[in-house]
Amino acid sequence: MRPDAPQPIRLADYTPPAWRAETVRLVFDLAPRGAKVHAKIRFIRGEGPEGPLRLDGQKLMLMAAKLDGRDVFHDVALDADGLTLAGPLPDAFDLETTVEIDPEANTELEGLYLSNGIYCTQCEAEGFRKITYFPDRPDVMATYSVRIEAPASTPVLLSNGEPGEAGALPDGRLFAEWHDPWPKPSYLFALVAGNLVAHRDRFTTASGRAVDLGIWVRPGDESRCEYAMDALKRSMRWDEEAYGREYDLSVFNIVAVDDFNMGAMENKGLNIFNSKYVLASPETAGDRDYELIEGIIAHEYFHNWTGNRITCRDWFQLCLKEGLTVFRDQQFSADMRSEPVKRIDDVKMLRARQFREDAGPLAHPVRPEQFIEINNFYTATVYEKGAELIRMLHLMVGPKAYRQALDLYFERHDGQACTIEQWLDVFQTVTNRDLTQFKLWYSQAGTPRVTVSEGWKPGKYTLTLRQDVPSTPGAPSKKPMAIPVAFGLLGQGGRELVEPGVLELTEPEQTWTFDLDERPVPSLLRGFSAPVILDRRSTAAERAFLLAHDSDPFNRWEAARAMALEALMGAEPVAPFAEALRLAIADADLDPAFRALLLTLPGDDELARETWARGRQADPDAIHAASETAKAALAEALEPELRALYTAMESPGPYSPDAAAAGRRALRNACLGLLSRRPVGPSLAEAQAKAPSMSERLPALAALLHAGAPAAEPALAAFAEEWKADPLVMDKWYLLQATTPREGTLARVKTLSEDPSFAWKTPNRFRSLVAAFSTNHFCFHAADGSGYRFLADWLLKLDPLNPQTAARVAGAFETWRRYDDARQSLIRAELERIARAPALSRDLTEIVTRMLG
Ligand code: 0A1
Ligand code: ZN
Repeated sequence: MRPDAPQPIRLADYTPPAWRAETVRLVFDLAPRGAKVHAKIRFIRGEGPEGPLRLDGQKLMLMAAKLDGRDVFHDVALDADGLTLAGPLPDAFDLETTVEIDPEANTELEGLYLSNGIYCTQCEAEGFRKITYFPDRPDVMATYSVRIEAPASTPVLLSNGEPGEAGALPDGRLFAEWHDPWPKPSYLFALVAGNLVAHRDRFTTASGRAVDLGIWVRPGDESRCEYAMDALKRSMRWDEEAYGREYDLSVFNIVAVDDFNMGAMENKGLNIFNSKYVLASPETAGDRDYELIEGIIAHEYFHNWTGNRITCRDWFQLCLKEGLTVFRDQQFSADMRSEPVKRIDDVKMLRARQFREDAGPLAHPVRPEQFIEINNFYTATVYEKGAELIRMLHLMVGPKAYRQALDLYFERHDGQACTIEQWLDVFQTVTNRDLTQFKLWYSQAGTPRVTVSEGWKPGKYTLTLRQDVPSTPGAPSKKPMAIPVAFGLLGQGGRELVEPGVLELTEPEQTWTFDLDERPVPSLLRGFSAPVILDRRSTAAERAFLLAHDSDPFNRWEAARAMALEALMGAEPVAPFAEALRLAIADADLDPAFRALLLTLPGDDELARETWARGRQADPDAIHAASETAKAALAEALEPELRALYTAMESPGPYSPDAAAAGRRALRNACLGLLSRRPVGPSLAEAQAKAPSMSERLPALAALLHAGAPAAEPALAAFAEEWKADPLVMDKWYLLQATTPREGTLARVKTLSEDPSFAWKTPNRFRSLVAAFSTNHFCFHAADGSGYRFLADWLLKLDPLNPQTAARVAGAFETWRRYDDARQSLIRAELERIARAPALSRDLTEIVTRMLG
């Protein structure tokens, strides 16, 4: 470690604040450079140990400071992270500060910055301290009133809460006042100023209050907000119906900005979104974009109660708001679309991102116990595994008690900054269950492995489950967890031989006995009832049986996935899998979206994970070759069925983003993906590439590129010509090229990245080329290390400007120990090269150090 290495912050060291802020008055005088922020804050003594007033502040130029009107400018001690005002201090006082900041110079996109001429803020987690001096921690909750003054070129002035007076100043500048009556932590503060137009609508809450809704975008984009607005209204209604939660202000605004490190942000009454998750039209957005818009709009809206009204005591409790809110948005999307399809999609994501994280050097508990840079903990573990924990609670206590527990949570904790202990306690109160063992899910990292063994003698079937929780960095030994395993026992023809239920595995090993007349095939972990790896040695015949007969759609898909893995890894012949798929995809009773999932085969990254999990080093070239061979064989075997389905799934009418139509397109595109390996593929793709909707065009282009078809290049060129002025669509163009698994991709990506038109400082663009390339398993893992070098070079270039995004993208290296020794040493060399770079950010230093750990 370097001598100046930053020290970790620990959960165990939490102390309540010595000073609380009660009310905050902010006056902004906006300018690209030297913007003035005047803050008047009412402080009162908190419960924390007595001490001087310590305020966080970074990159601020202090111009004035007054305490109860008295000049204290020369009494404050400034350092790089804030200011200290030593006593004696009265029990309550007003502190006024004036600072200057430079939004234009803010490339980190944290605090107040300019995105394409729009002033906007991002304060979670610790960005507010880049706007003014403040106790920037979530357990300090205050009411805010805000005045924004800005030039007439940025006429729309927005902040949290309710709008107040607005108008023109004598010098022609404009002003607007906002007041937020709900106490909130500073991370939920937001301000926007820009030349924006609104797509407006209105919502009437269950109790009859009217809410003005506005989605604010750059002029020209207003026609692309319809879907997001519809998703917002459906989210508002759903939260009333499913959780009894009403919106609590008379306005709700959403702003779309192009430069954003994450997906979106739930600022009170003023959500700020990455434009990618707001703007959609059939020509510019694909079905997956629509789905993400719906889910993220819902997610941010649901935070109004789970995050805003009840917030986190400290950042270790991040999963309190994120796990719960992800679970809520998953429930919403399942209600809006197909529940099994949504569940399968979520589990695919969980395995691809969270299981990967949990099995590598960045593994951490859902509630981490220490961090160096909190921005590095907005992870799949906190979000997605966090949501799985809520899902398990929901399953274990049942929907009725779950709802009672949530009602109690809102009743007890509204207006508070809470902990996981308080969250679990409402469940204990309502159900009288002791959740001590369940709580280990929050503190023990690593994906438990559940190994199944069975016994049978006529009349008696025994099922034994054993659990092993792997060691993770800094946590060598683990206790047994409480694991709910939903199950069924299937007899001939798929009959349920016992009432399906849930086995609660709480011991290292447990056995259950069933009196049965026939030997069952067990269907275990139905609906993926716990985030574990289920290890059961099954035969190909059993998998085919489950795929055909299980009443649980998740496990039908799971059976197909297991067959696909064996076939793609060359462990089993392709033919039986092809036969099982042939039956399933022709089954018109099955939802097309579900059939599309059956046909979407595991990618190389998943195969590498599986290889490693089976105790072998992964060789990306061999994995790719074997899987391409199997996919080609599958395409050959199923060609007639795939062609028939491809035709049958053609859309009868104009584009509609609804789930049923999207499911048909997904199935059609899955057929095309396999058919692109057949001689007929390119001509089908070429025709489809001319379709009007992006949902059809993009997969067609991908198929052409993947097949290396002659039509690919002209189609790409035409696409760029048509969309060159539209950054969101051009992101797709970059991504397509970066993710094509062919020789020559890196050369192409390098050329694109060196072109002056490559706007790499915009996170979306960086992700669409550089990060996307790092997900191209075959090319990124080129044996000569060229892919690794390319990524490392770009991380070093991005880090000084935007450390948060650089650190996230660096996660591409987290799987390095899976691979052969030669690749491991190539990656290690790149990680060490990054670690040695002068002035590396805290964000990237932490990630690289942990990866090397
Ligand atoms: N709370 C947001 C995610 C978010 C987190 C951090 C950010 O900047 C550091 C931005 C957004 C959510 O869960 O959607
Ligand atoms: Zn969230």
